[in-house]
Amino acid sequence: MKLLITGGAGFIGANFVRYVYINHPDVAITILDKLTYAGNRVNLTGLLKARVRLVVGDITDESLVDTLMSQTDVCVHFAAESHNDNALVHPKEFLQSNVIGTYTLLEAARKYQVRFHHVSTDEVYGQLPLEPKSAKFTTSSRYAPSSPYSATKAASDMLVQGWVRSFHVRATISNCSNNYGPYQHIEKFIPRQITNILSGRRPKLYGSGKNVRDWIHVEDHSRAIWAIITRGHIGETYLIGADEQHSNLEVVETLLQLMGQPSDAFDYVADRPGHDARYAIDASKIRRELGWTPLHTDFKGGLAQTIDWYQQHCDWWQNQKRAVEARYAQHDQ
Ligand code: NAD
Ligand code: TDX
Repeated sequence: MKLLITGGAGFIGANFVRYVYINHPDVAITILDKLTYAGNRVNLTGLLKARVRLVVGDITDESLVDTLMSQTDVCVHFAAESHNDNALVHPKEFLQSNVIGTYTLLEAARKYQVRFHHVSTDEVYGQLPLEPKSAKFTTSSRYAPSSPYSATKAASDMLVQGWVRSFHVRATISNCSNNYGPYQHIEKFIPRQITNILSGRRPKLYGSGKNVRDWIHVEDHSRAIWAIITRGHIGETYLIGADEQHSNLEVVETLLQLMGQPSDAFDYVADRPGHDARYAIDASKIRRELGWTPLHTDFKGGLAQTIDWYQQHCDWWQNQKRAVEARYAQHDQ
């Protein structure tokens, strides 16, 4: 199989490349990545060998995308601007990469009849109330994005649906919950708090800290995507989640405890505008139809492993820490 992976130098993309490289030696991988602030060649260390090549370029570049798609059997599309806080400041880049980029890929997939998998987020469904926790997003939930980022992801999902229906592109979509694990950019919640503690800063909780996210280890997300591209049904949407709902406050307290700090050694900071209260995924369809199940079922253990990873890879994040925190400080966060 010749696999084209967009955004393969980012957090989830690089973990997926590593997963495929290790588990499926018969697959030849081409990564298309612009290497934005969030993409890093170092995330692919040890992988850029005969079976994996990195093409540095933009998914909105029609001629480059045309050339690469003509050499592809299956395209897994991760590339996107991915951070909500950035979208509140610079939304245009999100429209360009997430919407025009997905359109550009779909047109090329259509031309060369490439099997296409679109990686999306649970945020397209908007927010759930904090209670009852049993209420979850399902594949019949209504699209109701509440932020500039999630609006662009919702738009890209709908483009995929339109290209399946009208042009018979062989595509699938997955909407996954919040990922954690190695190589996640330190602007994101869990790595920001871990690297705050490691660098003598206090963790920062937005608003009340009561907002709930449903966490999944990035390796389980990779395994789910592999199941979809090999066994999924064309035109279908799969929701991916590991049933790990935790408030942000609980997560910060657990990180502090695991890192030997008092459980109240954090600051409350300005809330995110439009901050979604809760996300939660009902993953019964992918469990039932594709036999997928998460293997990382010990969230606290997963956090401990993630702390170890950031501790052992200080040189991967240290140079960016000051600039990331300076940006947050401009918004009292
Ligand atoms: P990330 O920001 O860590 O990585 C994004 C990658 O895409 C980077 O390597 C970047 O250089 C590349 N990229 C961005 N714009 C590009 C462009 N125009 N052309 C080529 N490359 C470009 O993001 P992530 O957290 O790994 O998320 C990957 C995908 O998964 C995104 O589509 C995101 O919406 C989705 N997703 C993320 C999560 C999560 O918890 N992080 C959950 C569900 C879905
Ligand atoms: O310093 C912080 N303090 C804080 O309380 C940061 C950075 C975040 N938060 C809160 C906001 C959210 O409730 O933590 C929660 C998680 O925040 P993010 O890591 O920014 O993730 P989120 O906005 O939930 O979106 C993530 O999951 C869905 C990814 O970034 C998206 O790409 C994905 O689509």
